[in-house]
Order: sequence, then structure tokens, then C-alpha cells
Amino acid sequence: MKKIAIINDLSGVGRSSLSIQLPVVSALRVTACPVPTAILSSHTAFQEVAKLNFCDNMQAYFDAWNKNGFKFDGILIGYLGDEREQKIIEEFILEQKKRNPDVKVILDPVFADHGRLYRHMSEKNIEAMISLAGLADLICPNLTEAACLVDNDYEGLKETLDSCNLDSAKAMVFNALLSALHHITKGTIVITGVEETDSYGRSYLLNVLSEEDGDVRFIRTEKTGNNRPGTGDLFSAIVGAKFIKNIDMESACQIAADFIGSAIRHSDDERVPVVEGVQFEDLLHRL
Ligand code: PXL
Repeated sequence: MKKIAIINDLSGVGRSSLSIQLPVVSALRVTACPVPTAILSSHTAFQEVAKLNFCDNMQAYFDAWNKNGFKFDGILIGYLGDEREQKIIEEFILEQKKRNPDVKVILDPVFADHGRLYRHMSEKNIEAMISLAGLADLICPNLTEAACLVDNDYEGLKETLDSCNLDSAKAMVFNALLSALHHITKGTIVITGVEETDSYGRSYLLNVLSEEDGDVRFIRTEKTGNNRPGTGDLFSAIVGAKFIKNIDMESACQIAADFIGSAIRHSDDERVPVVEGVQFEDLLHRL
């Protein structure tokens, strides 16, 4: 069975990061080995948050793993508790590459959404993510993160995209963004969850896939309900697990988008408060 190290925070309430990536990766029949970057009472969209950083313990954690001879097929990275974790994670990646040159590194550069940085995030976190992107085989930023990684103006980008009626025009805008992103990573890029509305007022979520072969591909699903926390974590967990199993990225993105769309609709139907994320537990069996 394939094995993946998942480097992300452990948040007690709100269905985000490790709490949801572990069950999803297990359901996809990949062994999930967690590395907490921080322990939080909940994700940071709640009013009161207690945060314990794991940075000072991370080196010993990886040293013990390495001394035991553990090796992985994939390393999935998400939210960092502290930008100093970047160097420790990079050393771990380089050590793992010596043991398994085929190890795949998947980076979800979690630091912002809807044009705004998450609480506790700063320019230093963005720099850490840019550095990690240099070692990644796949990165899956949302539009805000993609724009920040290459110092683009998010609002301007969003406005330009909203003014494009044709996919061919949209593809040109994304190609410019993707070519800047390809300067910071050699890997595959998926820009996730870009919101769009058509001339009939219907809303969609667009995932934009750019592989080495250069052709940009759009994976579009109808928007099924509210924006909810944790959907990016679900996306990177599903696509990451499929990536290490060498499943083609277009169908991996489609499966992830369909699963998340169903989970959002179900959560709205069940009147789950938005801050509590998606009630994915009822749908896990579908993966
Ligand atoms: O889902 C992204 C995420 C991960 N981890 C923490 C967060 C968030 C988004 O708010 O706060 C701690």
C-alpha cells in the first residue's frame, strides 16, 4: 500500500486540515502518516483560537522517522504553524528523496482565500511557500494564493477573469499566471475553486490544470452551495492521494470537485453552520 506523510495542522473543531485529510486519504486506500505543524483548538475562522506551535518538535519527529528508516511515496504539505518549519520540511524532503527518488511532493500553500491572508499569516509564510514550491511535483493554490505567490494583484486578476466571456480569453489570463507560477515550481499546477457566474446567473467552480505538456485544462463543476472552510484541504488530500497512485490528473480533479460539490450541497441541506465546514463523513463511502 502507498504511504503518504501529511504535514498539516491539527485543528480540534471545524473540519479542516489533518482532521479531514486523514480519513479521506484512508478511504482512498493510502496509508496516512500525520505530522502536525501546529495544534489549534479550531481553525482560525472561529472567534477564539488557542494555538500551540509544533515547530520546535518537528526536527526530532523527522529525525526519529528517518532513524527508523521510514520512507514514503508521497509528502503532502498544507498549513505551516511557523515559517521556520519550511527549512525542516525541506531537509526531510531531501532525505526522503535519497531513500525514494520517486517520492512525490504535493504542496497546498495554505495562507489565504478570497483576497485575504488567514489570521497568523504574513509575508514570511508566503516566502516559505515559494521556497517549498521549488521542491514540489504538484501545487494546488486557490486563486488568492496563486496571485500572492507571484506577486500579482488578486483584485485586478479577478476583475479581468470576470470580464472574460469566452474560455479562450480566460485561458489566456490563466496562461500568464501559470507561466509566472512555473518559474517557482517545475511541478503540475492546479488553481482550485475559482468562482465564476455565467450570463444566466448560474455559478460554477473552476479548477485550472497545467501539466508539463503545457496545455491548460478547465475542470468546471456547478457551484452547489455556500463557500465553506476545509474544501481546499479535501481537494489536496484527494488529488494528492490519486497523484501518488499515478491516476491522471484531469480525472483526479474531477473526482475531487464532484465529491466536494456533493459534500457542500449535503451540508447546506443539513443546515450545518458554514464555519463548521462540510459534513463529508456521510459521503466518505463514495470515494
Ligand atoms: O482550511 C485551511 C486552513 C487550515 N488550517 C487552519 C486554518 C485554515 C483556514 O482557515 O485556519 C488552521
